[in-house]
Amino acid sequence: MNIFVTGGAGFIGANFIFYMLREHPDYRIVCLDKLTYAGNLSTLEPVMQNDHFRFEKIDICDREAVFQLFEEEKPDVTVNFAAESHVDRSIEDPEVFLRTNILGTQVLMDACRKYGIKRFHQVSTDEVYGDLPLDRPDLFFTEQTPLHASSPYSASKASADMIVMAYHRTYGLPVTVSRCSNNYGPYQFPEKLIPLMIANALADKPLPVYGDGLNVRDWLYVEDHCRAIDLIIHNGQVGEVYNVGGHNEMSNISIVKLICRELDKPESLIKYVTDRKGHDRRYAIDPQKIHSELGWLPETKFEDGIKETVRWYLNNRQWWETIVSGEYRNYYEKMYGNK
Ligand code: NAD
Ligand code: TDX
Repeated sequence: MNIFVTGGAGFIGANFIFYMLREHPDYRIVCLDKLTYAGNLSTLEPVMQNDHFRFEKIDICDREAVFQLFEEEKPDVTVNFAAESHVDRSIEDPEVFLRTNILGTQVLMDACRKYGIKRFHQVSTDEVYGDLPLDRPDLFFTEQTPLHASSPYSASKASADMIVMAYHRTYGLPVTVSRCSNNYGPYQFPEKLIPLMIANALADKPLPVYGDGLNVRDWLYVEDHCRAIDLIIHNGQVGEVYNVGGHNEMSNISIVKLICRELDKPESLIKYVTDRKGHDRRYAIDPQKIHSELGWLPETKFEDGIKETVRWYLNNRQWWETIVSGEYRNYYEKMYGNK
């Protein structure tokens, strides 16, 4: 089996590559990644010499380059992780989100149509459903929940999902879509909540909590997400959407306080700052379908996963310190300087 993994130099894609090479050592994995600010080739260092792995620096919007690689490799499966993924950046500058997340997905599917594919899997997000109110803990996102995206990021992902389903209905492309909740774990770029708070706490810098800190996210350890995708590409039904989440809802402020405790840092570092524009209040996934159809359940408890994650950031300082001391510093100043 030859699997194309787009966006594999990013957080979840890289974890997926490690997972697949470990679980399916006979598979060939080809990673296509543009290496944007969020892509880090050093993450893939441990597999670069693996005979079953190939890396190509390619923009998924570059039709010619994508088609050429499909021509050469004739993949059986394509798993599309490549995306602009940070909500705050999409609020500052939506254009690249529309280009990569929508048009890039279309280019990949056109290549799949031309060269034939057993499965095109779109890695999507629970954010396409919009948000849920805090005072209705009985409500969850199911696969039937209407799309109701809030940010340019989530709207671009929702658009891509609709185009993926349209390619299935119109051209018979064998697609699946997964919509996962917030991931955490090793190699997450330090602009996202958990690694940002770990990095700032270790430097005794303020911990910027948006609004009242009571927004809720449903956290899932990245490896559980990888296993869900592995199950879907092998056993999931073509034309279906699968929600992936762990029933692990937590408010942002409780996560930040937990990180303070894990690192033995004072809560006085916490600083409430201006809220994110259009900030979604609560995400919560109903994972019943993937559980009953594919037997998937999350395996990592949050208490264990967060400890493991904090330990990883402590043991891999060079990985993220290189990022926070580089070009990312300008972004941080721009986004948080006046908050
Ligand atoms: P990330 O930002 O860490 O990584 C994205 C990767 O895509 C980077 O390596 C980047 O270089 C690459 N990329 C960006 N534009 C590209 C282009 N035009 N061509 C080729 N490569 C390009 O993102 P992530 O957190 O690993 O998310 C991966 C996918 O999972 C995304 O599609 C995201 O929407 C989805 N998702 C993420 C989460 C989460 O909590 N992080 C949850 C649900 C779904
Ligand atoms: O400095 C911060 N302070 C803060 O309070 C940051 C960066 C975030 N937050 C809040 C905003 C959110 O309520 O923490 C929560 C999590 O924020 P992010 O880490 O930016 O994630 P989120 O916006 O929930 O989106 C993530 O999950 C779904 C991923 O970035 C998306 O790619 C994925 O689709």
